[in-house]
Amino acid sequence: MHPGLDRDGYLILPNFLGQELLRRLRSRVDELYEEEGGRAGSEFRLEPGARRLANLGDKGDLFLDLASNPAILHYVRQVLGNELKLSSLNARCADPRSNSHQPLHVDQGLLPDDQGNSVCNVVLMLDDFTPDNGALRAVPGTHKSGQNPVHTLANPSEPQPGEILVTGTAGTAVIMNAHLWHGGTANRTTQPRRAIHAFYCRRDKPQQQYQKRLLKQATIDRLTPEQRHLLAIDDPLNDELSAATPNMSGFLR
Ligand SMILES: O=C(O)CCC(=O)C(=O)O
Repeated sequence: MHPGLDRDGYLILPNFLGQELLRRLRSRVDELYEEEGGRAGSEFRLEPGARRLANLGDKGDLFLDLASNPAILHYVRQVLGNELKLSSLNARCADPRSNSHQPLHVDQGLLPDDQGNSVCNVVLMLDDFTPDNGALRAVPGTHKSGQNPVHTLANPSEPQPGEILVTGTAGTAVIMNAHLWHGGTANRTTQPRRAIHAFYCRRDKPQQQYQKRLLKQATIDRLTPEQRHLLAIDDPLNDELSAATPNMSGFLR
């Protein structure tokens, strides 16, 4: 395991997306926000102060190529081991001059279990993350605390001792053990702060969004064998786990 990722629970990879990919991702994300308007993110969840896009796997092959990027999967494996799958693929925009501040949370309220870590989020910055525009905050090391801040802290919205802001320039990738206490912050600027969340889980957990049900058949037909495996398209265990709860939309649960 990468020592920083193991110790802190996150790893910052500057300049991960080249300029051309960054340009294409931004342009498609903006196009989707425009097309979807007020229903943007509705297949997942609506969040005051932050617009989302959901089910990106169905909205451009560039998103699926990103989620199956070998360099990303290399780091995700360090958190989850080899038995991993894509859980959801969404975007989140901390809206200009908005209170997009989230309570500290662990994704889906999950704690590590006797098999270890079960969730890993990769945050891909489409804009610079700065102290003013809604950067991610996190409390390094808390992925090992075995505690859920929503239950443990008197007020998980308040700053905590040891808390840091994860800042970086557009194109940076953040590999985050999603058991780490973290949350988005308020965007006090006049510009949006856009990011893609490629979220992965262990294969024995349900997907946050049941890919096989959400993707159009034409999209499924275009997947490579590796992508079919990553999205658990032919996986009876995933069908059993995910069919019951096809959209686990709360970031706190
Ligand atoms: O976009 C971000 O800054 C992080 C958001 C987050 O942690 C979440 O939605 O669970």
